[in-house]
Amino acid sequence: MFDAFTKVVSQADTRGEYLNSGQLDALISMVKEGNKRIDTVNRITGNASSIVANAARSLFAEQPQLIAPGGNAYTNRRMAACLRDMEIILRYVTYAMFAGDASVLDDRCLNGLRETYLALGVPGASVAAGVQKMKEAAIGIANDRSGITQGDCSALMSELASYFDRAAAAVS
Ligand code: PEB
Repeated sequence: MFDAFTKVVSQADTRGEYLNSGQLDALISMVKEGNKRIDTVNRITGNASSIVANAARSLFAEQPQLIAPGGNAYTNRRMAACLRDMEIILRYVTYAMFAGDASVLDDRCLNGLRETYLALGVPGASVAAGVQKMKEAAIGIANDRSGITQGDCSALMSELASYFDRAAAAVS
């Protein structure tokens, strides 16, 4: 598991080189922009249950076969497993966002997930659709500019989007 700093150190060490100025500049700007990153993580974390619940509701409205008899979220046990999976994925996205690096998401959540869903008969494309809905909601909440100091969050928001896209791509 890496964060943005240890990733750069590891890459430099593999080449036996000092950190170069481009790498240092990127990390300096990450530190300077750090409060926005923490705010993003805090907002998503604080709204996690509504992000999950709303995304799931919207997914089941669009794909009602999932909750019909025989569907992959039919019965409370499967519904609970589904909501739990969405919550797990969102949690790892917040870790990746905090670390500024996708490796925690890749190694501890997405690695082998496609195969798990295949084995369980859970439709990966539907999980991916649920993840995309969480993405829209999370960005809406993290990028809400009302009542705060205005700044540029576009890079952070596209980074955030990339972690959700990564999760969706890993299962679909
Ligand atoms: C991944 N999900 C399920 C299982 C596992 C995961 C390992 C099997 C064990 C169990 O049931 O608990 N676990 C999960 C995860 C990590 C992990 C992400 C990462 C660290 O450890 N059903 C739907 C939707 C979708 C869904 C499309 C969006 O209709 C999910 C939610 N996951 C779902 C369901 C099951 C499951 C298990 C329904 C239960 C399948 C079954 O037992 O039939």
